[in-house]
Amino acid sequence: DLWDYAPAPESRDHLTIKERYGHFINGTFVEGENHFDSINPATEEKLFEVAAADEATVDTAVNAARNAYDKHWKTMPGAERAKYIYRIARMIQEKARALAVAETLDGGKPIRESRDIDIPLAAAHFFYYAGWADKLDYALPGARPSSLGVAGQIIPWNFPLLMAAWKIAPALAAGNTIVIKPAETTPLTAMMLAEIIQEADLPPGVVNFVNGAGQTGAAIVNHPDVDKIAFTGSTGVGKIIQRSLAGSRKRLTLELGGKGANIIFDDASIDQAVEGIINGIFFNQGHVCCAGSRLLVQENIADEVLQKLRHRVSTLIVGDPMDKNTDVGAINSREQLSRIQELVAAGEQEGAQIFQPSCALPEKGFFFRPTVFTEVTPSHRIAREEIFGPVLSVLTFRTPEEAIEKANNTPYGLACGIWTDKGSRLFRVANALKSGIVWGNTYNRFDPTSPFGGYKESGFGREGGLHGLLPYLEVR
Ligand code: TXE
Repeated sequence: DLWDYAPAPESRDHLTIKERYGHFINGTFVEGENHFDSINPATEEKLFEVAAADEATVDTAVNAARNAYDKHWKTMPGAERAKYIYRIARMIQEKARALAVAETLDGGKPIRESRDIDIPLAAAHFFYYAGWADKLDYALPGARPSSLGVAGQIIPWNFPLLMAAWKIAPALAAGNTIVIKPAETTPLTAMMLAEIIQEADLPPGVVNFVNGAGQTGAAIVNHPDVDKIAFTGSTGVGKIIQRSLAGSRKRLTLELGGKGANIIFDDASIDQAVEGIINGIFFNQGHVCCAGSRLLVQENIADEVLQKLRHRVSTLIVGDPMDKNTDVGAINSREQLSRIQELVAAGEQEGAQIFQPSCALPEKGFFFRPTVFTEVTPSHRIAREEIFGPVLSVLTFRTPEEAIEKANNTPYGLACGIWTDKGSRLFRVANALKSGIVWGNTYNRFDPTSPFGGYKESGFGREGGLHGLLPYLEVR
């Protein structure tokens, strides 16, 4: 409700899926090359075909962004840029229902989540950053910021429209032009955003969308005329990008994987904490970089927490993402399903105890039962590696020091949650965690005003808030 600025006029809110998508370059939709099928992960049916841009197409898009930067965007007053960004925000709201349906068909997430979280938050990011565009010149004490130029942006499949908003809104507010690549399994809402950008009448070339997989991403990263790369995705690809930019003038921000810990102390409200654990790991099928994929529970309450947790997991409705009652939708792709299955098998082989509810799964589509592992030790793969699925690994602790040590015992450092009734403990533990985000008595709360990003191998740079603008600015 917080972001519900305007009701959606029904007439503008219907979904049309084209048979084929190419790219959006220099203000127009262009035919693509090397098409492949995009499927609905809940039914395995083909939804449309989408192109994979080669180096020449990426080059055309970068040139369009460069021209738009030099001719229009670089010198346009912030107040003018703000008008365009506000317009995009309002149009996302007007098309909210169609966008939500598209997001769910293309990616498999429950419609309730697309409708209540992904799409309203995407609009909120544009609203928020529109507000910065005309204030930047005087916002930083003693310094005058300027834009960087052309930003190359590569995004993942877990929050397709929201990740596009996180990337595009601050870059535009700061005065940059853009070449963005959606993830290969979820380009649909990005193409709808391109339609919105066209309708909002942005100068041609200010935002360009090129579709494709890793090779297209690499072509953006390595293009000599791109000034900044912003990447969200796996830590492995983040490292490849970082290596390939070593020594280059390009600015880089990386938002990578995580192995978040939800820490439950014995003075916490247990029922509330159990809801937080459920939301932390089963929201969006666990395809969340900041997921609370490890549960650290104080030993003396472990039995009670686990009993309530198993009961709650058994009530989750797994299945058709288009059904408003569904809690856990489809796994985004066959590849991701195999990755989850492999890690779950490793957990069983290494001796952890598996719990899964006996719910029936749809016959077609990529589905996985919500899973809780107990008797997990810190050396198990399921305690160390990002699973990126609906799988929780439970460990116990006795003292706050042990909780901190275990929570920090990971190469990642993106998000943690702390559940306690004691304010002093909350702040002391939060300060000791090597984690870019720490939630207190809540989990997975997102807001465009607050910075989001990782410590350690979870990346560097922040998105959201004033901090999310800084990677798109040079400060003079
Ligand atoms: O990610 P990739 P994948 C993690 C999660 C998941 C694993 C693999 O653990 O199981 O990564 O997912 C583009 N140069 N996360 O394989 O490959 C790619 O086309 C430039 C966490 O899907 O990193 C897509 O647009 N770009 C994460 C984007 O990178 C390249 C979200 C992400 O894909 C590229 C997603 C290359 N060489 C997965 N190779 C998070 N932080 O939320 C691929 N891409």
